[in-house]
Amino acid sequence: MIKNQLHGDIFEIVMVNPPVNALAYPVRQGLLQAIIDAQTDDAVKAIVIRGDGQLFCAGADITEFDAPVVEPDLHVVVDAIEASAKPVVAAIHGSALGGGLEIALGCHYRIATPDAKLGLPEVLIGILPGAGGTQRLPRLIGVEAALDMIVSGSPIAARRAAEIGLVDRLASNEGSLGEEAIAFTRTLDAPRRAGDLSVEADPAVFEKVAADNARKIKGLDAPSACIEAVKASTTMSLADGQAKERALFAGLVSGEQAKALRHIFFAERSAAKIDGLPKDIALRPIAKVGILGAGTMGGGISMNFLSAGIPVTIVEMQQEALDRGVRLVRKNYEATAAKGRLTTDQVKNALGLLTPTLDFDTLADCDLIIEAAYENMEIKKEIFARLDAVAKPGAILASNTSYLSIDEIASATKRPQDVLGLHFFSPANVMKLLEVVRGAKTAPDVLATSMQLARKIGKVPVVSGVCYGFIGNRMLIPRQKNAEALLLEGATPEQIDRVHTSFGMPMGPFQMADLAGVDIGWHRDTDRIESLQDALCAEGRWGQKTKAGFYDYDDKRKPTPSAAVAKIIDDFRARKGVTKRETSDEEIVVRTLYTMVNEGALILEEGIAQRASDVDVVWAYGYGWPRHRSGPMFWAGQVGLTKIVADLGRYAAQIGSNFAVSALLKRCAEQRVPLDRAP
Ligand code: 3H9
Repeated sequence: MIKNQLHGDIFEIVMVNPPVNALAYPVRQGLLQAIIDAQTDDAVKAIVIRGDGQLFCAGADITEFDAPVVEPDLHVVVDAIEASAKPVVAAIHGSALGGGLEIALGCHYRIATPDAKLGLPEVLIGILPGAGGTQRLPRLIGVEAALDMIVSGSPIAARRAAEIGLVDRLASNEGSLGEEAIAFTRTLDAPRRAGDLSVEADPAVFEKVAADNARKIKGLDAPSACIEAVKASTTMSLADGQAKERALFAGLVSGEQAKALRHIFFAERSAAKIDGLPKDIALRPIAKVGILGAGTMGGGISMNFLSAGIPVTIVEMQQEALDRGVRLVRKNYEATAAKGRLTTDQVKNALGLLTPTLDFDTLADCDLIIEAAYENMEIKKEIFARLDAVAKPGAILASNTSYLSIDEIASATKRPQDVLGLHFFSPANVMKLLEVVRGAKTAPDVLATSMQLARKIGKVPVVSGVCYGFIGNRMLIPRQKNAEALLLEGATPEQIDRVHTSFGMPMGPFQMADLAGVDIGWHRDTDRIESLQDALCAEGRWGQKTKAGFYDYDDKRKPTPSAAVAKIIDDFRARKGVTKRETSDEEIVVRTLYTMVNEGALILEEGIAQRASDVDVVWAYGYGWPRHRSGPMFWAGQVGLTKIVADLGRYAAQIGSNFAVSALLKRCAEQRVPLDRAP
């Protein structure tokens, strides 16, 4: 776990704990011992600490947070490093994150490769830097820069770190870092401790950072604790500030939010793993991608590949549609460049990789072809039959369908083993989730290649089996059905949406319907009023695009509750003979959130999702489920499965005549085991 080596009079301590050198107990213990030993070894003039493998260190071992700390605690190790009578230098490559950066802050000097990343991302997992980071970083680089890093959790590049005094020297490259670090260390005579510095700040700075981040940090415990801890660095001694930091850390780490955030951290990583697939499976090479359809979806999907340097051929049937699609891609790139997130060269390079064409046959040399046409089975089958005739052998044929059966689509080809679903979420160039839909005949290497490619283009992939709506959209169905029924029974769109937004969702079911288009799936017959959706659509209330949906919209798309909608609901209620009644927020939670949990459990039961945490990842990355509540399945455990089953039973009559509580959910509740360990 620790490798020590003497280079002349310089003692090198190397952290070795693949894959990320997390500071598990043996690493902490080894580091502490090595520092102690070096103090009394006359052959040692100074010390270098570095990490083995890809990076310096990713911080504390997050898997240890559910158990009591095994001493030495990390702050003891960092304090010992800082107290060293001999100079200590951190030699940083890859990343120095969290506790890893705190180790580096305990060191007296820091040398880093120019592209190394330094950060304190603890806030993203619901905690704060608990090994002196909130006390030493502001002392070293000032309160504002430190708050920036600690409250956002975003790492900075070593070049920037050198500008603000976090890094003392930039190494030429990774290969020479070891030697350069030793040479640099040899020039140092005495320790220089961040903890000895003092720092001041106008108290208004702390209020400003809270106000500036108000929207992002609303409802979260960790960011305000981070601010409070950094404030302590300006008013307290190092020792007192660290005691305060530790107390805040202890309060957060065992809390519900931190547990939920840790769960989603690991859930995201396990979602990438496919049960039953050999790890070393040979992948198909993907050098060129074809996209069928240059609409908003097709264009957005193309951008993912273009940005990753993969050439894309985009095919449309009409020149005008093709031009419109390409214009939209260009406009999106230019908007990103205008925000400073891409250089003009990067935009040029990405657009240079795009080949727009009306010629279907040019798809022949593509390794992966993604169909992004209308959501209509007949059209899709026709397209796949054509693709079968054109695509080269071994090409992966994917559909971006959001609901339809991949098996039926695959049956239109003579190579169902090469077919799968790649369900991107809108806007496809922004949303992180990718549902990778495995058909009954999809070949293992097709699945594995798609999962790896998804990561390459920056997506969070989750495997889903075939069912109507896959994991995410299928869970929307009971939510929407109940939300609309609740309107008839007496709730308002505002009340239902408010319950969802106060829960932490970015928008409620009706705000979402207005954004997506109330007319999606509408039969377009204004005389046929069989649902509230029909009633709204018949009056041209198609959502934001017509400035009227479940809400009225002004020119800036700001919603206001609509008297016209209230009347439509009243009329429809009268036609259906439903009596209006009071509906409580609690009933809304049961009928629109617990029913989703139930659907998630059915999805697990049917083997559509591999694991409960995959369902959480879908909702966290595809629908804005609040991360500090992890996802519906984890949240259900926090609420209590017994309560959920009981409440679903209590409202069963209102939820609907054919509603049934999932057997798996009931079993877990009875046996008191979480959904991810379902018996
Ligand atoms: C902290 O430091 C608290 C202190 O302030 C105070 C303490 C008192 N622990 O992401 P990857 C695993 S809190 C345990 O796929 P990449 C990960 O689960 C910590 N495990 O690789 C995965 O396992 P598996 C603050 C960890 O190259 C494997 O390593 N630090 C940890 O895409 C590979 O990970 C952070 O929050 C960990 N700390 O990205 C940084 N980190 O193979 C968290 C990773 O079984 N880490 N694993 O699925 C990261 O952001 C990314 O992992 C990193 C590498 C950027 C480092």
